[in-house]
Amino acid sequence: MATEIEGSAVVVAETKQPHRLERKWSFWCDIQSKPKPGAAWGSSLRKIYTFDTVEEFWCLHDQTFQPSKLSPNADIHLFKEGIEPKWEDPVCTGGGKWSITINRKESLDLMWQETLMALIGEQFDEADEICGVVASVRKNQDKLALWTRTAANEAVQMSIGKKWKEIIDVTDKINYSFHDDSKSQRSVKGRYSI
Ligand code: MGP
Repeated sequence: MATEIEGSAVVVAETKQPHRLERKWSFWCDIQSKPKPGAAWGSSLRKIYTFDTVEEFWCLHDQTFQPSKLSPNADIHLFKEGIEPKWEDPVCTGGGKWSITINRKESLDLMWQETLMALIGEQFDEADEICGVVASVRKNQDKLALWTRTAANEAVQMSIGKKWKEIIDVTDKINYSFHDDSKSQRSVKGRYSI
């Protein structure tokens, strides 16, 4: 902050410092989450941008990263920097996800935004347990999933699930599935629900 004296008036000029986040986050996008025949899952998954200030977040969010701006079958992700949004990532591999299906695009955008703000604002007590969030834009029902790292720790997952429901203002039951189950079965039953 710089202070100048002009005559008798004191002029305070703010030096604008960006508001730094607790950690770095990356946006990812997969514009074709259902691969074309012969292509491997994830072949169109790309890291788009890594940021660590509030200002960058809002600029990116407003300009680009809203699920309703994407075409069906696209996935958009916000993950901690250094973690890839894949079951195979060493941090995600023993984890799982809380998921919710959403019928209205406006609700998807709003819940996505509330979740992003909670993540970058470190609102979860178990912040170290969180990997990131994925919005899946689909023709019929969109989905939002919060990925966490230690699926076997039921108490931690229940606490995260409860908090997430408050954040996105959901009262219906949500389910938690293990990535290990998703790897081996197409139709996965939730292991926990809240
Ligand atoms: P999904 O997108 O997690 O399931 O996985 P969903 O949301 O029930 O289905 P969708 O049809 O609406 O997308 C769908 C399929 O994508 C899985 O059965 C896998 O074949 C593949 N897949 C998804 N993920 C997140 C991964 C991953 O992390 N690694 C690998 N190898 N395949 C994945």
